[in-house]
Amino acid sequence: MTAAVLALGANLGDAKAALRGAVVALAQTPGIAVLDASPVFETDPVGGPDQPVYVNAIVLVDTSLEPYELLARANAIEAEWHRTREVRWGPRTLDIDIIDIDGFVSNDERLTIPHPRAHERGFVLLPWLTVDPAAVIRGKAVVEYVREVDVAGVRMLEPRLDLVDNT
Ligand code: A4P
Ligand code: MG
Repeated sequence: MTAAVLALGANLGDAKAALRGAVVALAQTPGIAVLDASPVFETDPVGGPDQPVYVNAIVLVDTSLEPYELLARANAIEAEWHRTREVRWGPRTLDIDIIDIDGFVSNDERLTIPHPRAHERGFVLLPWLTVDPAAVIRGKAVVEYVREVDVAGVRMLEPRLDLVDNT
């Protein structure tokens, strides 16, 4: 099994339901075990056109799938939520990005690992820290990146919304 970090995002339709549904779909996938999921964060949009506020979360998984199989499964779950792609960084019903995969590096544009922008994005970094305070990306602690990034637009939902039952 290989550890991987996935980022969920949505800002169209019932975005919270999409995040919940994504975690259920991942957990039901043969070859994927969901280890933990962050609380849901409400985040101001970064880039793209004028668009609604996002919800974002991080999911930690163990997987026996190969990296491209994991990407294909993520894309299939997005498609179940009627994800369409019209504008770069535009609004979406569900986005599942692969942030990092243990022991795997790729510069392929179909699958770039580590994710090329994750370390610059508060909406990835802050949720990630809640499930792994010792997280590292590109050889540097996520807490260090958080100091350099604007996280003003990243807020944990109140009341806190958990995607997995950790009790
Ligand atoms: N692709 C390459 N590497 C990966 C990877 N590591 N994980 C390819 C997933 N996909 C990867 O993806 C475009 C192409 O990237 C795919 O063909 C895939 O094979 P996409 O899902 O169609 O588009 P995207 O997610 O919009 O692309 P991108 O460039 O990864 O977007 P970003 O950088 O993730 O930004 N603001 C807030 N607050 N919250 C958000 O979640 N998201 C974005 C998207 C912009 N602003 C946001 C948010
Ligand atoms: Mg994506």
